[in-house]
Amino acid sequence: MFCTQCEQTTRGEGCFIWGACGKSPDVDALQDLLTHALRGLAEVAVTAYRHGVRQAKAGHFACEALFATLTNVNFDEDRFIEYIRETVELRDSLKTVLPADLEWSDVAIFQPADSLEKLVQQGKDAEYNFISQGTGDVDVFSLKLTVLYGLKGIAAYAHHAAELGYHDDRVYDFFYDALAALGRRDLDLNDWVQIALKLGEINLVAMEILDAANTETYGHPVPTQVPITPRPGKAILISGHDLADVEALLQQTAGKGIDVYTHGELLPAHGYPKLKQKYPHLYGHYGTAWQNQTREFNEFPGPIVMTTNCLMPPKSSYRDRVFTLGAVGYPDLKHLQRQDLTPVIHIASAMAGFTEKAADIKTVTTGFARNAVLSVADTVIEAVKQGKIRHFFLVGGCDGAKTERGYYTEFVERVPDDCVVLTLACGKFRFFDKDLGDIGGIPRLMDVGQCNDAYSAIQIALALANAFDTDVNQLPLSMVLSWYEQKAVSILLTLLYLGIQNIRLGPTLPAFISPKVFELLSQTYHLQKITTPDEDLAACLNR
Ligand code: SF4
Ligand code: SF3
Repeated sequence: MFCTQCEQTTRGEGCFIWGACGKSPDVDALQDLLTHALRGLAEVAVTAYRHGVRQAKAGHFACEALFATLTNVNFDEDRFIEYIRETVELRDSLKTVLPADLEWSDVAIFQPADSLEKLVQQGKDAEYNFISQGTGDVDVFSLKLTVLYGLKGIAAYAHHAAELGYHDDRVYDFFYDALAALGRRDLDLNDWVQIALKLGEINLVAMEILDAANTETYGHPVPTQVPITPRPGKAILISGHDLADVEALLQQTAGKGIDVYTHGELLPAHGYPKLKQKYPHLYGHYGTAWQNQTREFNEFPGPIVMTTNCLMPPKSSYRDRVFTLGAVGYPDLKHLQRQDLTPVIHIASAMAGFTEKAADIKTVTTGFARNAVLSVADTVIEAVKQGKIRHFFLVGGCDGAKTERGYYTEFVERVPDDCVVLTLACGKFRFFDKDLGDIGGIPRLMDVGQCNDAYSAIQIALALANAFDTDVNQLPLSMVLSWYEQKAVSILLTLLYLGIQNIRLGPTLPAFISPKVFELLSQTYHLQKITTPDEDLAACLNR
């Protein structure tokens, strides 16, 4: 196997024998075969849209299928076989509306074998061919991997938006163009740099559509206090990113005396008025980031619903009460459709739930998305002008298991009192319950939301730049980001597309970025690896 797509890749080089995430070589081969099949669908879809034929259904399916290959989403061989067969069926049905005499490359005429063993071999061959295409130029291969992994990020966001009925041809057209381009041998380093930056531009569109989908469906997030201390009662835990799944669970548990707790990246769900206000049994948040789930799921006294990444291989002590939805899968875990969550409700009703009443209820606050922050923009701008707020830090991104990630906790702890920290995504769980106080009514720690709410953070930065009649790079704002999986790759490319300089990235640099490509990025964008909290803080404040 060959997989380098996430930050925990073995020895920082690549997973070649077994995935550090728990992914088996067979699943890896099936994921590669699915990517191969999707490249074939993409080739036909590109030809189709040039003939004026577009199918949003195919675009939505392709995004869900590629999303399934993202780190910690799906480990289930059978589900990948289904995705591969459906991809080929969709590809061939699209061909029927095109002229019959068109010529297709290997990926567009590929037929899946009839047994698991042969499919795995097909996947290994597909992976070998893809890698051997890259042996000629390590830097081009590095950028091809960057584009492939960034496309997985776009796929995730476009899929969430599509689940709420929001689509955009610009996203699907680029998605297909870039997937189809992965097989081309005539593109040089500069071409791939341009494709990677275009990916950043289109990921911004995908996040914008998702922002519209979430805010038009559930209202703009408002600052909301969320209990992190459970209350007595039966309980269901829901994790991942998908708000449509949260809504479905809330609808189906309404009036049943069951509290719904969010986990991981679903904490920001509490900020959406049409979820929190409509369904008061969306009670609290339980646990922290994904890498702590084996302990937290084990201790949670109810069933657990996984809507997206990050799923870890479940322990036997709780695996019979974990359910998967959407693109998520794991062998022997029950996979449900959101329309019928009855098995989850049955388990919640049968279990005791939380039984102890805590003396103190601790809370955290979420919901500082663009609308909430910009509604107090005048106060913020005045505080900056008066020198009360010296600097803003965006400390966000993914969390993970490595001890080096303690950097982000220390960084936030050392941020001076006259500075504000904006945060987003699951990296915040390293400091989300700290009380940093406020500056003249502006909280010093503001949770903008999930990783896709990077869109909101960008809008806040652009609005501040506009108010100060400058550009984002001239603002007293520094970005200190942590990455783990492929959505972070697409967001980083968006920030580079926007020309944002001096981003600090950690805890380690991606294995798939070659030294020359990193040098190019550091020369052009001053992208840099994190050092120590003190050194980086001083550099940010003195620039
Ligand atoms: Fe390794 Fe990450 Fe790939 Fe899993 S997703 S196999 S940990 S590089
Ligand atoms: Fe987290 Fe997996 Fe990336 Fe959405 S849940 S940010 S790591």
